[in-house]
Amino acid sequence: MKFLLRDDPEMAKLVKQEEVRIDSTLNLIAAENHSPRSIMEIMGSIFNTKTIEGYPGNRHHAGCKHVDTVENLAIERAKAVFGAEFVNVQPHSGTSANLAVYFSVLDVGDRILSMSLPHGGHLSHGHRASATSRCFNFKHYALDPSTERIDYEMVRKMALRFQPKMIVTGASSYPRLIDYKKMSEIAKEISAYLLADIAHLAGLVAGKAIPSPVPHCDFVTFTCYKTLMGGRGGMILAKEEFAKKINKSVFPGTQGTSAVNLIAAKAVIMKLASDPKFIEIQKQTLENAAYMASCLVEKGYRVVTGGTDNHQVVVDLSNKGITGAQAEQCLEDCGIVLNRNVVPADAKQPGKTSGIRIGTGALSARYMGKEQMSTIVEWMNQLINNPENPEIQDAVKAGVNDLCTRFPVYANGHDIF
Ligand code: DSN
Repeated sequence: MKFLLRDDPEMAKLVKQEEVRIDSTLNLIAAENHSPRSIMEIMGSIFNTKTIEGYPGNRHHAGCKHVDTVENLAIERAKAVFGAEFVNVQPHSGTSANLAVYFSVLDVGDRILSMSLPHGGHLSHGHRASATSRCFNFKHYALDPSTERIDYEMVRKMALRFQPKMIVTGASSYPRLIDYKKMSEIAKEISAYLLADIAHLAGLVAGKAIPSPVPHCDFVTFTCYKTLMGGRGGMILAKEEFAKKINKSVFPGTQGTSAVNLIAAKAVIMKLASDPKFIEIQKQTLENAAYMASCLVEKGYRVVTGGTDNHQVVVDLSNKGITGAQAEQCLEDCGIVLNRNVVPADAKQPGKTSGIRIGTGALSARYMGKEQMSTIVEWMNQLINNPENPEIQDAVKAGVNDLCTRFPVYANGHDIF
């Protein structure tokens, strides 16, 4: 960072402070992960400077010899990792990827059926605060109130009544596997397109830790920095028949020039996805989440759906006399970083919430296992039950510090791979 130190010491200091924060705290945010150093290197590389429009072999600017190779590498590697017929690696984000899919085969005002945000869906699945809801006519399915899981028969009935042109499956906060085959049967019954948004799950799918939606869906979208451990940005996988429509919809339909440094990072993480360490981290992520859920249940917590099949555990704190926001704050004060989260049919506002969401991707990228999960749950339990006890806070802070030192992320030249 010597040039940054020269040009903007204030920013260089913030980079250093963030490095220290990352290494000295436990990251349980389900939408984050730690990336290998090579990802940071490629994102900060010379590819940052190139402007591209169009696709490899058909660009609007000269000088694309090397970036064409970069983009083709990202595409070919992603096809191999996910077994996809077609890949577009240009989306700036998951939301951009979803927008591009919607506009590829739908017209403004067309109907889309997706999961409601308070039940685990995503803003870009047609929430009223998202521009997607102003372009398309969304209807949302909720979870079965007794199981807190998707009720496929109810989704089918809604689909038959609403006759959407597209069904979106996938969530930001849903701790169970989705039956993509069932979703595809529903979509086929009404001749609707099926999009799976696997932003949270992409690493687990790439590492073959959970089943893939690719064989069952017309489109699959995701971001690259959650369980996938890559850089920023999104990707679209699709059946070959949609190749032209998707490419046109990404550029020039919904984006201008894309970010070559991010495309290059996508290529790097697609290479690393077949590394045994990556596969081990994904397996450990699943095991750690399941174990954390069982430890929480043992301590009397109500875990949404009673457990998890993926990297997320959603905990309802209604019986603990503390809101999700208060829990988030008291845990962060002691170095345990996670986010407040609504639980299905939450009576509290999204700013407060009744719950918290835990993700085990980043802990697993530090090679932590069951022993550490049980210790972390013990600390969380102590803090949630005693949010203002200075002795407990000091003891947890010391424990977190010790654990972080023993399981470094980047400290002292350490790397994940
Ligand atoms: N969708 C948001 C989340 O899951 O936290 C951000 O990626």
